[in-house]
Amino acid sequence: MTVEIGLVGAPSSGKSTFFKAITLKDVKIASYPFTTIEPNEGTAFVTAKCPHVELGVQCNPRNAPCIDGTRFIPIKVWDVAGLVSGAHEGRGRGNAFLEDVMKSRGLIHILDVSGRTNSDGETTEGFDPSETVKMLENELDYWMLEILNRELRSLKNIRVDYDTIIVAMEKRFSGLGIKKIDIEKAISQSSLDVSIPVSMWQDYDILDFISHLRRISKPMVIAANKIDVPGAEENLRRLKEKFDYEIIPCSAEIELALREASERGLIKYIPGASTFEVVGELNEKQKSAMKFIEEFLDKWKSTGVQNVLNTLVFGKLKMKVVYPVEDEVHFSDKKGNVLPDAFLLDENGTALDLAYTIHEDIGKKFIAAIDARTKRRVSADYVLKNGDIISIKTRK
Ligand SMILES: Nc1nc2c(ncn2[C@@H]2O[C@H](COP(=O)(O)OP(=O)(O)OP(=O)(O)O)[C@@H](O)[C@H]2O)c(=O)[nH]1
Ligand SMILES: [Mg+2]
Repeated sequence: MTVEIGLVGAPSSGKSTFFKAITLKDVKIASYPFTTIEPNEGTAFVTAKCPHVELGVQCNPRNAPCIDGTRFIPIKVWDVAGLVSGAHEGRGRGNAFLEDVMKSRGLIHILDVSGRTNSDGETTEGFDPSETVKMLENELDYWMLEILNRELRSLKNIRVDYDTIIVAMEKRFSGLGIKKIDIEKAISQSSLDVSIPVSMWQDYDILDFISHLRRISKPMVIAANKIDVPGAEENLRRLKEKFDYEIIPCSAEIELALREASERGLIKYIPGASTFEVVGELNEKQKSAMKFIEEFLDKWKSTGVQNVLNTLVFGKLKMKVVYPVEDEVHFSDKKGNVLPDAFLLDENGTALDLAYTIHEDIGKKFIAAIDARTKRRVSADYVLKNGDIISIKTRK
């Protein structure tokens, strides 16, 4: 199953620009709030070093392209409408659109750090983006709170024990991919005492629990967007002092310009790189845009966009890339394609999990796995390492 991630943030923060840059899907971008109404979904990529370099072989990718030794592993991304303060009470576009995006494994908060738009997405000056961080956390919490409250209403008038509560919450939140262990962890970290009757639970404690549950179950990184705007750097510095999120400076607009120019054959640019090469004929306007971009890259070393995706998937979600092959001697599939596929697996993903990821049938017929680098047999419950190349053996 493809890993899903969601882009959230205030209106006009650059969610759709970020989305378009990473998926090259033609979505609407504009400087007024609530440009996006219906959710956009698309395919983006996280990057890893392709083992073909280290092994001295040529790869023939199928699901995950390889450019100059960088492997691009697909993920699914959601771009939704902007959230404003009071969205849970119906302000702006409300909050019902969070349904899709909150099923994601993790979130990217696209935050406008230019100080030129407020939390409502309106043009202003000298705005402190940390207000928007708090607004977003609040609105996400209130959205999750509504889900919990639906459950609590039915538990209020009956005597319930700890296990009943956990089971009820687990059922209620399972659609969001939230597990029992997340719920138990959030309870232990929060001020909510679930041993007292539900009717005595205080709103403050319930919200504290929800907030912990959100942070545990939906890891988030902040994309400090529009860092190309003068003055943004100062806001970034202050944000980093205030929050312990991973905050990554980026310019979705520059990334989009680079990817579009690359698509049109004007430049050679590998997402995440600190440079690009002009390979086509540029007009004067394009030349001056490229000069601006070059100066930006000199300073920031990359647009930050690829870094944001990789940080969420590898850093926060702790996923790893594994390469299934059929022939462990040639690192290939049956047809001789070398390192054909690259899959993302959870931190604890085992050889058997990989088999099921490839296909349910392969999982069911699993008999053994071989580490193609060492040619050693590994067990079904062997926890795979990032970059492992594994051959799964099945019974006929
Ligand atoms: N300078 C600069 N402008 C940007 C950047 N990213 C987006 N913008 C501009 O910000 C404005 C809003 O961009 P959108 O991508 O439509 O923002 P959004 O968050 O999707 O907005 P809604 O759909 O209304 O919620 C547009 O004018 C973009 O060109 C950036 O990195 N730098
Ligand atoms: Mg949008």
